Amino acid sequence: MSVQTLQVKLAQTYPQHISELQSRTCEAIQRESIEGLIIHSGQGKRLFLDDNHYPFKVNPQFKAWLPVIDNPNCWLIVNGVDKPKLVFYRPKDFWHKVPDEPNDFWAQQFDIVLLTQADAVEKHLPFDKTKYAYIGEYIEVAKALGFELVNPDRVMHYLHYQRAYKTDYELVCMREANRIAVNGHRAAKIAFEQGLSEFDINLAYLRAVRQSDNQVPYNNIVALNENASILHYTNVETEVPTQARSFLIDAGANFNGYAADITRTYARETGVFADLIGSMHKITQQCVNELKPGVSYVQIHSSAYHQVAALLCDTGIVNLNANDMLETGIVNTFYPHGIGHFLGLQVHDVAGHVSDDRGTPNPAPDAHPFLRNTRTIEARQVFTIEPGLYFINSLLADLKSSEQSKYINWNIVDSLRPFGGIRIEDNVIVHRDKNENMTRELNID
Ligand SMILES: [Mn+2]
Repeated sequence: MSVQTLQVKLAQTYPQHISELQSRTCEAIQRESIEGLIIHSGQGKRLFLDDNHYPFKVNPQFKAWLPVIDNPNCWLIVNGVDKPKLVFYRPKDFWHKVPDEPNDFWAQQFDIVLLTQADAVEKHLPFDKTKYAYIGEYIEVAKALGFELVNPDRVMHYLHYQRAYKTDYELVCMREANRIAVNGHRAAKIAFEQGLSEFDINLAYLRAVRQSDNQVPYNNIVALNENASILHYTNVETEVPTQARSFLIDAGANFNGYAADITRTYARETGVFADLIGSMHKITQQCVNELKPGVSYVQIHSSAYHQVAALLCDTGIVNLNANDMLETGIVNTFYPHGIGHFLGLQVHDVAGHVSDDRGTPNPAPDAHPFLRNTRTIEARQVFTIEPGLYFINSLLADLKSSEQSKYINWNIVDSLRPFGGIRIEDNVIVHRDKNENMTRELNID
């Protein structure tokens, strides 16, 4: 899609996005019996005993409305009926880059006032704060301004629950985030084949997505060899290993505040590990096919769990058939995380563990405590599907000292430890009549 086409699509779909947020706001404030929401973009956060700031991360409830993700001290005043008011921070400042006055596709949806001093926002806010809820991170700021209601549960539960249903505008953004991230994955694969270090592969990725470490939606996982067995490995070794056998990269991209979250694993040479990667691609795609409105996401996890068990049996890693293996819990050693999560404004998007818009808890089942989503799958939801298979020394040590050790072919396991592990993660939109695998539609293996 050309830049122009993208701009046209964003401009076309955005008004409906705003009207959807307006109606969600109406319902949320009615439930709380208030007149509106005051949504704070956030503020700069200083390092302890220092005059430098942490990278700014915007309030997700703010970027839900508009693609302004880098400007602290902004405020939205919304009541679901009147045109939303945006207090846009634009200081006189020769130390920092001052944002341009808004004139992008989104700007005409707001009544915009410019704020030159962060602490002068009061005059732009409604007089009677008791009828409004502050939505944001800075509770002391809210109290100082006179708000009594801060992130009230009823409002938050409702907004979080509804965020699972993406508008057309959001889907345009998420496809674009995937397109950008896939460019990065292509570059990273080439960098691995060239024999670069984790550090340099990460740079190749960032160069291709045109985003800095602070702009991508989460810390990239760029892992060679054994490091691929560390689920959230965020170190990047600068040295090239003597032999680069395997490469796992879990890296995303950001577009207008929406995240992509893609993982690929590669092997240097053909062999058992490379075959396992091929099998894990099939499991990912099979799970994607099973996503369907009306099905519980827990069922998708169970399916992945069964398929990994079958793979452990077929490859002779575990000398038990898949059904018997499930009784023993052995699969947890090799696949110790959930099948995926909601994706959107946050990489692990909210409201995966509730059963309704009042926030009734629906926790992960005891057998699968790390599963991040237990909701019934519905159209317009966006999920990751990311089964994994790892050789994690600490978990393998536990298994070895257990009664189940006798079922394990330790020779194969030991030969696979140097490769770390495998995860294959796609990003999928569930439509009423079909699934859209945003990642694979970009022709990445
Ligand atoms: Mn993920």
